[in-house]
Amino acid sequence: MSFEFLDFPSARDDLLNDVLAGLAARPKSIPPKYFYDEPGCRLFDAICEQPEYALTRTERALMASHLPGIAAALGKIECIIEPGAGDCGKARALLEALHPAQLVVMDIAGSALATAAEPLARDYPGLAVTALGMDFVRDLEAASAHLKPGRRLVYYPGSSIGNFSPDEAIALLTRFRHLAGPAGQLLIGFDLKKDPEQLHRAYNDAAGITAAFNLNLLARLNRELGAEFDPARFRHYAFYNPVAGRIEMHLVSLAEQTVKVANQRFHFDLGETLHTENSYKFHRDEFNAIAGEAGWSRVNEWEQGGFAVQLFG
Ligand code: AVJ
Repeated sequence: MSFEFLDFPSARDDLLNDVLAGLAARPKSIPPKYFYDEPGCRLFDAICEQPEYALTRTERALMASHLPGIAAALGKIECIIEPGAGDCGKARALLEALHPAQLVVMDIAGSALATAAEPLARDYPGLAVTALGMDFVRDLEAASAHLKPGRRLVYYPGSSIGNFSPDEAIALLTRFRHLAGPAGQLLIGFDLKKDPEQLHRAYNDAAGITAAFNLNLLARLNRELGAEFDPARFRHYAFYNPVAGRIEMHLVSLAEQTVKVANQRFHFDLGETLHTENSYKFHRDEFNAIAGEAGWSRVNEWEQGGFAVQLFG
């Protein structure tokens, strides 16, 4: 069995600087990658089980029903690279069909990633598993030192690309193309534009799990930065912005208040928001154009239940 885990400390170092910069900006914002501390990862898994949040289930069903066709379109792959692999559940489904020699998974939640990735090396003899605990937006290129020779596939499922603005998405997909190298491919899953009411429900589940996920960010800042947020004085607020084509998540201040973070004071007006996430939704051709700007050409696409998977070469 072949398993290696490398931890890049970058994500931890950036938290304080990113939070101070985000709170000083107007509108106030914090990057969504900071949702994923240990309780945040658990809450995200719970979101995926909510009846209103169909995204994860739909993609899993799409991949299961189209796997033979997807595998045929991909051809022989030596190395699968998955940025933001989380619990590695999606990679597992691909391994069954593609039998690559290497799987490289990256995630900002490094220790959870290592725990999830190691069993893959045991379950697939002959597969080399490399787990990189990193903020891949920052450190992606460092992965190339760990890649074995052969044809590469970058797998980016789960509509994670929706967290990036179109310009950021083009920049990231360009870097994926360089990492994939000659004859490299990109298999990417994203949520399609649909009835705003349906999107609204997906980010405002009745059980309040998405609200807890959003508010957990404040608990994290209190714990890790000694910040003094009172979570009871903020409310989860998520809505679909049809002009920008994205779900926006915010934490709205329920009072005029001043919050201390690392010996700095930040003022919130009543009703002022801290913007915590964008989740872009795309038309199929809209996404194709973004990938095209990044130098990718569409090879094939699959669609099911308001979700799309596209293959680029
Ligand atoms: C992991 C970024 C795809 O945007 O739907 C779920 C995160 N945020 N509910 C998404 C999320 C609120 C999710 N992504």
